[in-house]
Amino acid sequence: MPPGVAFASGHFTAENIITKTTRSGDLVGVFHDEAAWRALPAGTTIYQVEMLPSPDGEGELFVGTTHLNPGRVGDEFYMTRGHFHQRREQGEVYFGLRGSGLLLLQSEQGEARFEQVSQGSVHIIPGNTAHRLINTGSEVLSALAVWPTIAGHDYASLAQGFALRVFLWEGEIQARGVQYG
Ligand code: PAN
Ligand code: ZN
Repeated sequence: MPPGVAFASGHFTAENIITKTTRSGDLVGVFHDEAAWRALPAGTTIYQVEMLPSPDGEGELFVGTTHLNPGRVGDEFYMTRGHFHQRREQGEVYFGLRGSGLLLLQSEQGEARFEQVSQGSVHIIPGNTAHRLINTGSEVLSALAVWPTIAGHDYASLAQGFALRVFLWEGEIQARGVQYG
């Protein structure tokens, strides 16, 4: 049997799945409201990534599903850390499996935009584009991703964060520009 995905849960049906958990305490400096972030138990799971085993090397692909929990740090929705690829020209495809949220995309020039993620949505992330998932819904947001094994992750270039943040404000989902300086 080849590996599969259970659509209802977004989980892989395969052996040898590798799972990585990212907890609140791992996301230093990621959320806007530092006091609210400190108030969360450091062991709170924000997201998990399940990966199928892949060979490494030029031309090979990783397949992984991110399960991003619903929740907020202060008024800001839970999100992934977000990254550029180390090999900047390498793109990626995301596919929405369950839940609802946003894919935040940002160019190297700092221009940011969103795509709506929902069950069945397909997102082609071009090269040279940073990406982050944001869960604006009330259930787990799961999205499957396929990317070249040679792409690598560059988190450091976004240490200052993305140009847009997403909050629940007076009962509405609101994106706000961020001033750095
Ligand atoms: C995804 C991400 C995953 C977790 O598999 O790695 O959603 O996000 P962070 O890596 O930003 O913590 C992907 O985009 N891989 O390239
Ligand atoms: Zn990526």
